[in-house]
Amino acid sequence: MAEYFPGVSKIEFGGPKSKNPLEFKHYNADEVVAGKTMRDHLRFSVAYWHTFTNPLSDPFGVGTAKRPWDDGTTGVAGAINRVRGAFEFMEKLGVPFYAFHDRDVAPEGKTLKESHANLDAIAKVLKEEQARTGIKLLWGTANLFSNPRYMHGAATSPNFDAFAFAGAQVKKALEVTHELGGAGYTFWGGREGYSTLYNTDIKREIDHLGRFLHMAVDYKKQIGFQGTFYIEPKPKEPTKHQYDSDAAACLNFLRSYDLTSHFKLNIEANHATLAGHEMMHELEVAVAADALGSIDANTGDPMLGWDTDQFPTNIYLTAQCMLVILKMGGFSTGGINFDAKVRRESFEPIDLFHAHIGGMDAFARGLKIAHAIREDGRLAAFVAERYSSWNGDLARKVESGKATLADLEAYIAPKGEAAANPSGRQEMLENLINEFI
Ligand code: XUL
Ligand code: CO
Repeated sequence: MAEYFPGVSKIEFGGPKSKNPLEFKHYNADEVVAGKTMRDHLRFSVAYWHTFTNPLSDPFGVGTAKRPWDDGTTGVAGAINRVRGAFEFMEKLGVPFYAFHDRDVAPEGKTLKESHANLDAIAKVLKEEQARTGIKLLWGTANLFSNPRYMHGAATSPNFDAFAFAGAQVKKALEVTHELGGAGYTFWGGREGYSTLYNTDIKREIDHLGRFLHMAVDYKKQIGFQGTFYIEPKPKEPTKHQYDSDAAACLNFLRSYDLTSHFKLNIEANHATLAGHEMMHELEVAVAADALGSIDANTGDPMLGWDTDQFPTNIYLTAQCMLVILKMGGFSTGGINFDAKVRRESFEPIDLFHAHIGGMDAFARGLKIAHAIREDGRLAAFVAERYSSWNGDLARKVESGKATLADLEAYIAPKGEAAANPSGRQEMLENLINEFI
């Protein structure tokens, strides 16, 4: 078999003092932190679409990416070469998972039938490579946004045939994900939103999305797929307004359509930013609803303001993510999927290694920092103390739904005024976090 990255051997842990760009400085897969190996805490995944399929084009220019398997072979044969290259890359990097859309791994055919056959042919090779390397599928998904048939949306399209095509595509993608032992399946509503309200019936579109997801749940049961279903929030791009705009909107949608027990959220860092939230906010909102499933790890550029999908290198971001994930008790089926791409100028194969090594190191540091903050205990103690007035009898009655407004009046009236408020100590807490960074 051809070797596509001949100059690169397995990426090893070199330690914080290493100056080798092809060594991990912080990610040490077997190192145990808080009772678990880093590998099991972080459950890293490579995004097939960005790392292996994306040509690195932008609206102003063609793709620049040089990919070693790309010798001009097209169709299924070209896609098979890419699978081999992808698994060589992931094996050398040492990641346990990957994620894909149907159309990233296999080319779309002229008909649905042909597309299904192409996907089947590639799934066979994916299965073979998974068995050879032990690398697993974190989640699969269907691309319901690139083909022009989905210009008005897929599950929310006014064109019923587009809706039907999307259903058939999801059915197949679910079968393939199941066949490959996927730990999950993600629904990101690519064009499920609108560009103008003048031509849009919001109520009907959202109802259709609810029906669509119920049909997916039914089919999941029918084929016995045990993986987790995720919804991935994003507020805009490509549409002006996406229905799954943020974690709160997704949770509200899931509750309205009686889908909460069937879905968790896959929270993406740069989507949070685009929604005007911090990633930590989105994660906390999801955890509060017992709905945090997985993470798409990336970052945006505040100077640019669109979905730049850059690799995460900011230690505050990764430490905040890991604080929430450790608090939740860790991932079950989810993981940290690098939904990130190298810059158009970083077109060489070796850049793919640098990018992933950097992201993995940033999260490894985030994990260690978050664990140290939790061990130290001052942050959690401060929060517990801040709410300590809720430990009294009446407050407990309120929390358990057993108190009335009259009870509140009877309690507070004799006091005449509420107890004085303590300081929120934001600056002190920010300094505390900096002790660990
Ligand atoms: C788009 C995005 C997608 C989903 C999968 O912004 O994040 O790649 O993660 O469809
Ligand atoms: Co994503």
